Amino acid sequence: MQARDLNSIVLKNVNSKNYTKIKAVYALNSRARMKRILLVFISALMIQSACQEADSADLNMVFVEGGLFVMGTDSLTLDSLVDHYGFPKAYLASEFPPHEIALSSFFFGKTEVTNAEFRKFLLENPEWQKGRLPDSLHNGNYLRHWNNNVYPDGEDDLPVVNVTWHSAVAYCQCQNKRLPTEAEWEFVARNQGDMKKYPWGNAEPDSTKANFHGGIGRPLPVKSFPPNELGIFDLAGNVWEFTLDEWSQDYYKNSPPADPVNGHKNYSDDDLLRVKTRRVIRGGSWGGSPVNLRTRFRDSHPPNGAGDHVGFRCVKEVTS
Ligand SMILES: [Ca+2]
Repeated sequence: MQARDLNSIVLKNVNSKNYTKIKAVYALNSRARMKRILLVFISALMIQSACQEADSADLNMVFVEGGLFVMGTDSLTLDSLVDHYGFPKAYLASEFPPHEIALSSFFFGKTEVTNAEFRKFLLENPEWQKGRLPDSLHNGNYLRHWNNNVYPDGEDDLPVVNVTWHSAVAYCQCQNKRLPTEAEWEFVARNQGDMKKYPWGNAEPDSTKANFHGGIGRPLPVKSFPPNELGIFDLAGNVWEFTLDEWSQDYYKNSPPADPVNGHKNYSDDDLLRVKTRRVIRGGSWGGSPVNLRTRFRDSHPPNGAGDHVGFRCVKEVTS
């Protein structure tokens, strides 16, 4: 981009507060230093502008009133689930013990983030484009089916997959949002904490309720199935969803009683890129078993593990 174009962007974004900063920059005697500082300032304005534009996508979010609920599963229920699904109890043991927590209100994404939405983010934040991530931040499958910044024809509304946890966090934070905490995800999947087994109720999954193992064998466009009672789509199946939380088998034994998250809610760039530990994923996928679709089921995934069965959605905090 030519310097003249950058100047026009500065003028377009100037408000009274920014004008003071620009005036201060011009007061510097060193021309070279002035140019360097101005470019940094311009870059910051450009990033801020791109992210604030993306913030208007809040029409795709549902307000969820917080409250108390009992997260997790008791031992007797775990025994019955073992009988029902035929998995060893160890497979479900991380859901124990049930524990009461309080959640603040928040906004929750109606859908998994789509290819079209993620492409817009990439164009505005080129450091996350395919081919630009350091090898340490992906497993070789980052945006595997994309041709540079272009996803396959006709896949605008498919959930973005083959993304990393780091890129998912960056996408959400760019819009002043964040990934859901594990607790928020379960609260929403259970229609604000009810006892239903799946987001739609207790009936076992079938081809009318969710995209899971035995279906068509790939992700489907978001909103292909009815939403839950809160108006939120594809919580069970289609693609697994990254949450903020670091995976811990025993986290429920020490979970704090209010707004729990195993880790941070927001990350600086440096802190984000240092995350190496597995993250909690929720909801099952197009390749997952019915047990994975349960509202309480927990699983984990490496943060750099771009895969064709894992995507994400965002949460926005309520500010006063
Ligand atoms: Ca899902």
